Amino acid sequence: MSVGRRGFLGLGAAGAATLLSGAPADAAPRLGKVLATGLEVPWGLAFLPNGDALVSERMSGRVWRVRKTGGRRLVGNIPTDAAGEGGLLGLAVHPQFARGKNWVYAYVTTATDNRIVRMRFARNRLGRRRVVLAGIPKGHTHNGGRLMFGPGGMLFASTGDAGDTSLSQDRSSLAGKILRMTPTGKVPKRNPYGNYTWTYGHRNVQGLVIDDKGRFWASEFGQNRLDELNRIVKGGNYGWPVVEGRGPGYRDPFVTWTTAECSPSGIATAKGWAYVAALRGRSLWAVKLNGARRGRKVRLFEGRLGRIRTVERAPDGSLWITTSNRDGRGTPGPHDDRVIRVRV
Ligand SMILES: [Ca+2]
Repeated sequence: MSVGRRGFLGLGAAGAATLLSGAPADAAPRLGKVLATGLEVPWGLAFLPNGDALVSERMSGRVWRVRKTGGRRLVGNIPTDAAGEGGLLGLAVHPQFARGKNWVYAYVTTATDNRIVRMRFARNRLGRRRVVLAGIPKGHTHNGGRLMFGPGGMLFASTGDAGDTSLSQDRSSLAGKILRMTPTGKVPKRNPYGNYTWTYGHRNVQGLVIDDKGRFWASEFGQNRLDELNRIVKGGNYGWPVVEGRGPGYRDPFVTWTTAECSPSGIATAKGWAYVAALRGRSLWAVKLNGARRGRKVRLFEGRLGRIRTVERAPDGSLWITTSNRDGRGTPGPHDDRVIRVRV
């Protein structure tokens, strides 16, 4: 997810200059090539060093390699228990994949828990699964599921409250958290509470990204009032279940939406904007992260693609998005579900 991020600092600076010149950045993102069609509820998307991506299907457990020029091939199948919102969720590729660490990570719901596993990926096949972290509470809903490697080589995972709101404020529970671990699943030295917890007080986080300035952002589903985009600070308490949106004593969101206009899953950043995949909102939201009008929200592609689950920045600087119209809550079109490139 963050693979190749350092390579785009130059592009980020160019983007900032464009914004300062007054260019209508909200008009700039445009739909590009449809890279894959006929998928069934794609969820995780992680780039390989050559710019192709691995894409997971939540319910089937299949993993596809989607080529940067378009087209897909099956590379593996991860057994999963896909009841409710669970299943094969996030993917991540080890940041040193090209230097012998050819590991692919997956967040998967089993009959008993949510867990993070990793597999070698060679000759277009995923190898044997090894457990990185097991025992993340599972629920019919609120399973979290996003994975991301940070710039320091640590793995972050977002979890949900698994339907038990008492777990989010319990810093010793793996539920309702953003977790930080080593690539082999150990507790890193500088975690704030001596366990896997990086931040807590979350309801259901499905979007993680670190921007070109090194700031950590996460999206979060609200219950029935407000969805959130949060700036993530080590050790922070983000309020759930005491507050939804803003509230005294907790870290306030950077921006909020009503749950009808957003329901945010994946997020990515490019050129000073965050891009948020909206399920119920059937849009890609852009949120300005810098400058005088920071926090400004622009709604893109409203209703044109249906539900959008995931957005990730590719090594070439474009965004790849996935639709989620076959998940029982959408209206499938003839080409669903799809992976589509967005030019920014
Ligand atoms: Ca909150």
